[in-house]
Amino acid sequence: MGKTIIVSNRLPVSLQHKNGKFEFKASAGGLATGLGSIYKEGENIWIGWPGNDVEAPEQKQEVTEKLMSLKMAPVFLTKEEVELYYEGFSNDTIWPAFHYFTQYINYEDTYWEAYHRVNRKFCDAILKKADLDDTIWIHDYQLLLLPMMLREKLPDATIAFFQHIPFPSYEIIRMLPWRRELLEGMVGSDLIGFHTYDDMRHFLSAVGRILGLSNESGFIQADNRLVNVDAFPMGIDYDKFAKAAVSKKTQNHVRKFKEMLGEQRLLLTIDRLDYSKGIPQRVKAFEELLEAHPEFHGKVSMIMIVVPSRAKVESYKQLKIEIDTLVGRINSKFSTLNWVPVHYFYRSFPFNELSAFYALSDIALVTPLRDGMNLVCKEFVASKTDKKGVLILSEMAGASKELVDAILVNPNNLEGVKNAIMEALTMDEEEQELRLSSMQQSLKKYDIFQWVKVFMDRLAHVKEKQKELISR
Ligand code: GDG
Repeated sequence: MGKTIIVSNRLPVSLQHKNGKFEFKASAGGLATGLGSIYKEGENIWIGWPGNDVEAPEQKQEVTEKLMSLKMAPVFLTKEEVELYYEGFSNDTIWPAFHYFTQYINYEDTYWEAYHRVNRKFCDAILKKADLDDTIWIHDYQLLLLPMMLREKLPDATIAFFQHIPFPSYEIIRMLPWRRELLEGMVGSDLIGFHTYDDMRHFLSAVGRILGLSNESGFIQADNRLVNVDAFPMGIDYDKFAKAAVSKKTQNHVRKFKEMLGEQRLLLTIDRLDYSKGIPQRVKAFEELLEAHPEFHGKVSMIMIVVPSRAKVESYKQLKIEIDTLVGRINSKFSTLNWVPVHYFYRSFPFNELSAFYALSDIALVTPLRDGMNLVCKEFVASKTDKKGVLILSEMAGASKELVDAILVNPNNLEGVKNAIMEALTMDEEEQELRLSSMQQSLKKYDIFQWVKVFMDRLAHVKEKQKELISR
C-alpha cells in the first residue's frame, strides 16, 4: 500500500507575511479537521496553493521548507494565474454555472486556457511526489481536469474526487463549450463523490448524454476501468461545536453579547458574501415581517455576518452594494434609539465568538438559493446543547436532504420565509427540543470523521472490484 496524497486548490493553512518572515495560520475549517487524520499520518501529504504572492526563488524555497515540515507541498500560482484560473474560470465560469446562475457565466477562452494550464501545474507537482501505488484524493471544482491528467501518467494509481458544490442538470452543463473536457477530466477518477443523490444523478445523466457512457447502479465503465459515482453527504466535527458551546470562553462571550443586546429574540445568518447564498432575499423577508408585525419592533433583531469573499469578481462587488443598500433601508426605516433591526457585520469572527453567536441565537435563518451542502446550519444545530432553538433551512441546500426536522422553505418565496420566521418565533419549547434532538442524533453519528472513513472504505472497495474484473 502506497501513501495518500490530498489535493485541493487551497492548502489547509493560510500564509502570512509578517516582518519579512512567512508564517502559517492553520485553517479551522471542517475539511482540514476531517482530513487531518489522514495527511498527518506516515508519508502522507497535502498538496495545494498556499495563497498569497510568493515570487522570489528564495522565498519559494523558504515557504516550501516550512510547508514540508507541516506535511504539505505548495503549488505556487502567479498573479495572472490567480486572476484567470481562480477568479476567472473557477469563480466566474464554473461557480455560477454549477449554482444555476447562468446570467453570471463568463465564457472566456483565456480563462479556460489558464484553467487547463494550472490543472497541469498541479498534475506536475503531484507527479514529483507520487508513486505508482499511491492514493490521490482530489477536492473540488477548481481541479476537474486533474483526475484524467493524473490517470494518463499513473494508470494504476487510486484516484478519487469529491465535489463540494452542486452538480447541475444536463441543461446547464451543456451550455459550457468545455463540457466534454470537464467531464472527461472527472472520469479519470476511480470514485467520484457528491454531497447529494440529486448531484450524483445529474452527473450520471451528463456523462451518459455528453460522453455516451452509461452506468449500472452508479458504476460507469470507461476505457476498461470502473468508475463509481455516489453521494457522500459531508458532516461536521460535531463534538467540537457541542463542547465549544458550553465552554467557558464561549459562555463569557455569550454573557457579554447578551448584555449589549438586551432582551431580544435573535435571528442569526452567517455566509460568505456570495450570490448563491440568497442574502438580499432573506433581508427582504425580514423587512416584510417587520412591516406586517409592528409587535416585533424592539423585540426581534437579525445578526447578519457576511464574510468577505472573492472581492475582485464584479458580480460580488455588485452584491455587496445591494446588501449595503437593503440593510441601510431597513435600519433607517425601523430603528429606534435603543433598537436596530439588523446588526450587520462584513467580516469574520474568531471561533469562540462564532460559537457564542450560535449558542445565543434563537433562530438560524439559512436560506441559500443553491448550496452544495451548507455547514453553517449543521454547526448551529450541534451548538444547541440546551435543545432550544429553531433552524429555518432552504430546500436548495444539500443539507435539507438530511435535516428534515428543520422548517424547510423555498428561499424565493418571501411570504413563505416570512411565515417560517413567524412559526419559529412562536414554536413551543417541546417541539424545538424534539426537532433539535432528532437532527443532533444524525449529525453526531455521521460526523466529518465518519464521512472520511465511509469515503475511503468505498474507494478501497472500488479498487477491489476493479481487480476482480481484470482477473476474470
Ligand atoms: C463550500 C460549499 C459546502 C463562516 N463565518 C465564520 C466562519 N465560517 C465558517 C463556518 C463554516 C464555513 O465557514 C462555511 O461553510 P459552508 O458550508 O456554509 O459554505 P462554503 O464556504 O460556501 O463551502 C458548501 C462546503 O463547501 C463543504 O463541502 O457545504 O455548500 O459552497 O464552517 O463555520 N468561521 C469563523 N468565523 C466566521 O465569522 N471562525
